[in-house]
Amino acid sequence: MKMWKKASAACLAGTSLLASQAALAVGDMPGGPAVRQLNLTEPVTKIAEQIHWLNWMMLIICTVIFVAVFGVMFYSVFKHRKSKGAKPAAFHESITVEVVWTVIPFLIVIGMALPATKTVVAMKDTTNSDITIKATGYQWKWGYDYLKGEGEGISFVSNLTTPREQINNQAPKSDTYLMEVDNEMVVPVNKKIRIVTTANDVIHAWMIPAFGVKQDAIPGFVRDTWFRAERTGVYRGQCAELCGKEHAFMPIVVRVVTDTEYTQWVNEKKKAMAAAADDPNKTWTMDELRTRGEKVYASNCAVCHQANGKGAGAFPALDGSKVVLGAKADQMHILLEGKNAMPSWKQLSDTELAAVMTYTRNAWGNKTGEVIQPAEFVNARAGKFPEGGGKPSADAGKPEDGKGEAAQAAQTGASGERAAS
Ligand code: HEC
Ligand SMILES: [Cu+2]
Repeated sequence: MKMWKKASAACLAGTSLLASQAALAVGDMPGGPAVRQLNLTEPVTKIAEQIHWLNWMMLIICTVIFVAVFGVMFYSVFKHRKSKGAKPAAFHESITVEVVWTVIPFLIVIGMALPATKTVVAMKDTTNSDITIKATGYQWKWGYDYLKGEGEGISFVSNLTTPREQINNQAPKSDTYLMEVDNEMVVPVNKKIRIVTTANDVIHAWMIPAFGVKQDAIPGFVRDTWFRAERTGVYRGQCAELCGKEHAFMPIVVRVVTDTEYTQWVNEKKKAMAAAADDPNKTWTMDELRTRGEKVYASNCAVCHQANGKGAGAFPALDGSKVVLGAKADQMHILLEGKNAMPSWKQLSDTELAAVMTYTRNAWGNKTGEVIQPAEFVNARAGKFPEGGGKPSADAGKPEDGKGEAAQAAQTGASGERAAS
């Protein structure tokens, strides 16, 4: 009787544990991995299908060989054991056996290598693409520039949107936890999309398992790959090369849409870009700059300096910082050139830099009342800092013409619309 009670109590405890786990349970991620998924991700391209097939074909061949070899071995060991009075044969060199055990493995290897080579060659064939998109890895986000085909000229940065509360376990995690971004890459269905990869700082890798695509993005080098998605939908992947502290925080999300939806997206994106392409010579008001600056700060600076400007650990507080409250030139130097663990922000446009600097000087407890205009960053890039600041580092500016964003874009190979909004 006692035993039963104990057992049922244990069972109950077990069920309630299961129930509490069910409350925390996550569902399948749309376009990403499924709960308890064992197989490779469901393929959406021909290449991914072939990779699937190769994976299973080779696994089956290996299993058959394994079972056959070990079957014969164990059978022989058991059947011809000494205690049964088995006598070893004493022959040497058998041409037949040697030919057989060379030819059969050779045929098996050829049988596996031929289809595998065909797929690898197809993966590398990036010719005749309909659309070319450059994917640039940054610590820690992806930048996309549509280089050729419909949508040419579109350029944006794709940032993680998972709220910090989820990451810090202060809020329940969604099914797309760490796999959601503000700006998805959008491409049309059934079109050959060539992806050119490169990186700005360290090696990253662009990967979407459902497309069977994974390509390193290497600073100073250009690599390419391609895919032709055969079904519309959202597909997710991650940076696949350990690239530093926030390696897990730079997901890749591709939305595959119909041709008409794509054309619509291109038109909207172009309109939005035109609106955002700020004239660096415009004079802004304090309020405009602060509003804009708050956005730039949230998507670029808050990771390290925190939304409340109080900093964390090695990242200094900007609230009350001597640099932020001091001479303009010093802060402009740090923003354009970086310092130790503080990255350079020269890829931001002059307007974004002016906005974020104005914001930091007038947010939290900082109340300098100073307004920094984009034109001051145009000058700073050309080496002319306010209040007689020093010289910028060699690659911080564009000394010859100082024409603002156009020149900067030419230099960094990026459009002026980097990292904003
Ligand atoms: C990767 C983390 C990181 C990000 C992102 C970052 N910073 Fe920093 N920042 C630092 C570190 C580290 C320092 C300290 C550098 C030093 O003095 O060695 C610093 C210093 C500064 C300083 C000087 C503060 C002082 O008191 O010395 C300013 C101003 C500043 N950052 C502004 C910004 C702005 C504006 C952004 C967004 C555009 C930004 N930072 C984004 C890491 C970061
Ligand atoms: Cu990375």
